[in-house]
Amino acid sequence: MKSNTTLTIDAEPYPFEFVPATCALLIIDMQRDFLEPGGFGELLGNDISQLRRAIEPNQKLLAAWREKGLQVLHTREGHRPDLHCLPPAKKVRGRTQKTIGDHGPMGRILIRGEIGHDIIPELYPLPGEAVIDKPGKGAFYSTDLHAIMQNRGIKQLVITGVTTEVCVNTTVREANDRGYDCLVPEDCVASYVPEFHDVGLKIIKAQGGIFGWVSHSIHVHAALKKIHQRKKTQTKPRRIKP
Ligand code: TIU
Repeated sequence: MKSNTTLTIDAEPYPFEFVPATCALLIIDMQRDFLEPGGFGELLGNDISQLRRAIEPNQKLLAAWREKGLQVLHTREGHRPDLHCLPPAKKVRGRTQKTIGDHGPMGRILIRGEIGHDIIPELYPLPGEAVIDKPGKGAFYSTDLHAIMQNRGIKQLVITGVTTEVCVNTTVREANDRGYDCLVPEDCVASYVPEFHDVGLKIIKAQGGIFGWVSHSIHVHAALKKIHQRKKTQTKPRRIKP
């Protein structure tokens, strides 16, 4: 099948009609500050192993998605070095010793350009994959994501990343209000708090899919397998028979 054919992904509350050519994989905030030892997430007392279990399923899904030549978008939560896009309330609310903008083991916490702010090496973006820097929890607020989606003909999103109930949930809600269908593979999202992960997924699919669909990456892989292999770029000039 061609990538502009409609495929069906097994999902809840009912199957997701998937048009690969106009569906982007949107990977939310798989950043070192949230996932790596010594990052901001761990500094706040969170158990990062709860998030790290989503790395491998994301790697597999990203590899399959890229192999089919489909569109990939990444986001990073963070702020300008001058902190002008950081609401004062966001800086102080946690009442932690270290907050956004302070110096941590991976540079200034959640500041654009710092090591901790960047995406983990396992899921590092390729050239041509847009990286959206966002100051808030949602990927649409104060970013050019909507313009990118409109210009590139993206009508659906498969949303993965962290955390399920915070940035993933906020982005699904924002996308839903803008008229986009979103599918969330449950093994490719994660939360520091397992209970919030479970409830975060239930909220998305409740009331007949009030915000979107929930599935598992095995079902996304099954649909991707039905798409014809992307034509390999010719690297050597073809020999013309005499
Ligand atoms: N990306 C994202 O979810 N940012 C957060 O701050 N998440 C928390 O769960 N704190």
